[in-house]
Amino acid sequence: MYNVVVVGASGAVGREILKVLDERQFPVGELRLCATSRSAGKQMVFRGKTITVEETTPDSFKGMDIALFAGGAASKQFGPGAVEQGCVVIDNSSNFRLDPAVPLVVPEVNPGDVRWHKGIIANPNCSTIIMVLPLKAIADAAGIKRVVVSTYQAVSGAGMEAMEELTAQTRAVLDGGEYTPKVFPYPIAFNLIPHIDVFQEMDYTKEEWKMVKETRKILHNDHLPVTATTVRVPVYRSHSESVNIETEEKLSATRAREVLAAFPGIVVMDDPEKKEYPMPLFCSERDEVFVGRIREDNSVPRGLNLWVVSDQLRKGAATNAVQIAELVIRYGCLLRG
Ligand code: 11C
Repeated sequence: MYNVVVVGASGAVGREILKVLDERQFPVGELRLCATSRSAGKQMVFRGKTITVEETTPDSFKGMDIALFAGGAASKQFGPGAVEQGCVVIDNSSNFRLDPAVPLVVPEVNPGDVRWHKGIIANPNCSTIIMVLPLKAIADAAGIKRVVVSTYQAVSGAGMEAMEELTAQTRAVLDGGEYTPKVFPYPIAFNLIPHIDVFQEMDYTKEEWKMVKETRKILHNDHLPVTATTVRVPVYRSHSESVNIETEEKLSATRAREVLAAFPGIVVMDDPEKKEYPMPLFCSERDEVFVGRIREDNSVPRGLNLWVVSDQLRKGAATNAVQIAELVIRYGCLLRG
């Protein structure tokens, strides 16, 4: 059994981590739940036991084997200290993802990178995780020359307050009332916002750069041409992505369907005659990445179009993090004996 601390336990990702630990029968010994002082004192239930959320302090990691950080700034403040106390940190924030000394892992894609961790292992951005499973399947079969992706991202990617904002704003619009946006820069109800996270170089957003840089690191392909446009949509849960891939070798749509279906963690849902394709409403609360609308792109010599949907709170965050913890145990690379 392993002692586990979840930091950010009461947020959207933290809650999902608890569910996933339970569902996957993770061998949890002691479980400590931590968060900011604002959430300290809340009570949460795990495997029938009520646990009070504590404020995160450097002492929160004493005697713990694995720390799962749900996101935000906490891992910067407490992560290195946790490692010094012998605790492996699995971090869902962007704080360490591009650090060359920190592995960035999607277990179906680059599990071996877990082995060289020095205490911190980064969990990629949700939109990146969802895309790299099908990319790896296609890369293994035919090589990849270029990727163009547009995302349709659910509001839960921005946390629970964002979900509440969509609900309250939708009600207000339908009732003819007013609602001033707090989380998003513009109304999200009955709208799309082509702006996720802050604007950075070349007028791309940080979310778009994450998809470029994290994908290269996970696929071990530093120069892979990737370009992204990331868009917030009024959907509660599950991100969707339109992914255009130029391959090195010709891959027919039929063969692409086969290699995608054979890849771990992917479910192909692709039967146009039966109107079968993945949609966020029907892919939520699931751990798989769903791929449909698989078509050859004849505008280039060797191209494919995919439509990819996955629950970003599960595979895009909590499930991926718990899978990494499982690998740490399987590979015997905990910090304490
Ligand atoms: C969103 N992808 O949907 C973001 C949330 O780097 O882990 C995840 C931010 C991150 O808003």
